[in-house]
Amino acid sequence: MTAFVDLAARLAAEPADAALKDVVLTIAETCAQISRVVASGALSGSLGAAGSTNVQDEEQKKLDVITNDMLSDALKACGPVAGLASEELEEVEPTGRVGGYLVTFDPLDGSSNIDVNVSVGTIFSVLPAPAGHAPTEGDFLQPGRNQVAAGYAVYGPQTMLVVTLSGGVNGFTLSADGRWLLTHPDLAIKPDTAEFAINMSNQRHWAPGVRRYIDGCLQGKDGARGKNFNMRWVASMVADVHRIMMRGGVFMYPWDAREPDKPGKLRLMYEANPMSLLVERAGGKSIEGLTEILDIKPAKLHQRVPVVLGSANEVEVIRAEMRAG
Ligand code: P6P
Repeated sequence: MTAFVDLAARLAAEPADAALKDVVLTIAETCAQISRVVASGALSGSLGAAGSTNVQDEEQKKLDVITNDMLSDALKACGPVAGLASEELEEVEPTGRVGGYLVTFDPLDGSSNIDVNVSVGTIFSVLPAPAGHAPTEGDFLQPGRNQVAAGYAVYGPQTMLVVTLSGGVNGFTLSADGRWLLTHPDLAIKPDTAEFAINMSNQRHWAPGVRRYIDGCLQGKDGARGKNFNMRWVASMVADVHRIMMRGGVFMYPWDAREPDKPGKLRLMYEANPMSLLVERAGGKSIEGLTEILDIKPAKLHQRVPVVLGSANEVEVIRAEMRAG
């Protein structure tokens, strides 16, 4: 029987601040608890609509609210956390403490899948908090390169946690007795791929460069790409990104003409930025179109951004098509 290193032991080997490790361990423990709540589904009466809408004007599922409360409560009780922000909360929430860290999160990404038993997940990002004063919304608006940790939990056939602090990206599997065990050390995304993830139903609304790229994939070996492509779309960013972490690929949620004033569907602070840090640290790339997502200076807490991420060489093919206009 293989002996696995657990999360606490793996973090102990990281040259990161002990307080930051406490924050990550708190989030990980809460994700383990969320996994059990999600897995109970209808048995705990936690499926279905909450009867409310969030700041995104999206109908909330009961589990959106339950998981948001679990993470908010855990972070408010975690000493090094000065403030938190959630997809489900309109405003940032200072904890009353100063210094340490700020945490942004999407407590249950892909929750439209929850009632049909398809993988969902939790995404989190950790930023340095300002010294000397309680954090305001402006203190959260830091470029993604400022993140000191980021990760996600994916609640699927296995529950896994994928996280990066100061160095590489490591994957942990939740054991039956509730421990995160290191099963996927030093994750690296293959630079080339023949697999793309995009919601094809939006095809007629895409910009020309995206349409040219996808058309090239669909022409397969009969076209300029000279190889056949496969397509996946889980409609849970966490599940699609996890697949890319495991076997390569590209994930795209580009701007489209359905709502021209909206840059994209995904949110910068607690979806695109943490996923972009993980992908870049694993050797992949993550762009909003022509430039790297991690370099964006946020203007608003819930701002949206177009996302193209994954296998580095394939992202460059997409970037060239988008640059061609
Ligand atoms: P669509 C889930 O709601 C989410 O924010 C991401 O997890 C996912 O990739 C995307 O939206 C799915 O969007 O338009 O395909 O339903």
